[in-house]
Amino acid sequence: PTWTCSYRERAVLPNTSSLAAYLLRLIAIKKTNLCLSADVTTTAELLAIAEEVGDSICVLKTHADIVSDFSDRTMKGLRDIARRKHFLIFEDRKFADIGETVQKQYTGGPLRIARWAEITNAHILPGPAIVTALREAAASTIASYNTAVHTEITASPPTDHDDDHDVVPSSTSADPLERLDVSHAPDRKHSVVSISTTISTRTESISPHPRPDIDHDDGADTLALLERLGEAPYLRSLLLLAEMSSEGHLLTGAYTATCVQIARAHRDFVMGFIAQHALNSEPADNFITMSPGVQLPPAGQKDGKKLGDALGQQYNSPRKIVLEQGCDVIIVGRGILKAADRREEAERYRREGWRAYEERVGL
Ligand code: 6AU
Repeated sequence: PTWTCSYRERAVLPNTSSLAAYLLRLIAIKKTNLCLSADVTTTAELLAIAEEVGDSICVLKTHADIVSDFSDRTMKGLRDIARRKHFLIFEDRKFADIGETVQKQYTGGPLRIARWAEITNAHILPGPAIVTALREAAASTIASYNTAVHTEITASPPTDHDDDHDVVPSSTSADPLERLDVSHAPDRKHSVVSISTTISTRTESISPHPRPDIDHDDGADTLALLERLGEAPYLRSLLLLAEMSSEGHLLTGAYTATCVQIARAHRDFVMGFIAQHALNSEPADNFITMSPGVQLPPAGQKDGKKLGDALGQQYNSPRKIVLEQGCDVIIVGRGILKAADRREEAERYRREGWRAYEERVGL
């Protein structure tokens, strides 16, 4: 049903979460369905590549556990670039444990994923409680964020222009959880009386209702539209691994079907799938499919020849994944990372992915 819908149309369908609506609008405005898989091993390389290709992507995917010097600086650096260049961050953690354990892995440890990554992913091998556990942990992270923002606002001295109360002071956008760690400030936390409308504006402003200012092409340029779209809402979402790209993977048939059922039962938190083809089959389905294992055939080589690496990875072209398999976001790692000019290569993938999408929806 969503096969021929534009990203803009899908942003306002029922059953679309606020974060999914934001991402679909972001994709439509930046004209990119490209996710960079930033599989690099140092903070310096990670921030450099984010800066280099940030304008060409809608999502930046990380493997924080391969970054040897991952620290607060990495998280803050990434958030800062994401805000400036307008993309979402997806930590490819592939959770696969019991609920109690994944909650700790998601919010704690050295990585504290829930703080800085809007999107993460999980296998459904342990059963559906993995989704409810992660959703609960996400909700408490959002709640602490709201408390931190609120405390900061109520603690800040009154200003002369108190009338613009629907705008969060710009100083709060640099992650209030970092500057005001509520877990270490119980007194201030308890002094909070209520969550103000300011915060709900910040966390829920991107709702899946039509926004005439950005949902119609009124000729405004990308920058103007991005300004109207605003910052990503402070929300969290999950992708379920429904299929893999690697040779001989076991995520097939009944397993994939169960994954879709679990997603349908948790539409408020599950934004979509990691899969090799679109899995929306019921009228109510509006899941976003992100697909890894994407590479352009080397110049001069025809599309269709089997590509891969020596360790089981299998590649398809953006055209096959988007036009023929109906996927929404192409995930590209080495195809871009190994290029001499990564910025130009990312643009080439963006153009290919976008052309395939336009052809699919008949634009
Ligand atoms: O383009 P590549 O082959 O350099 O990188 C592909 C990226 C890697 C994998 O960990 C990841 O995509 N990936 C995933 C994800 C995103 O969950 C699933 C899968 O089936 N295959 C796959 O390659 O970072």
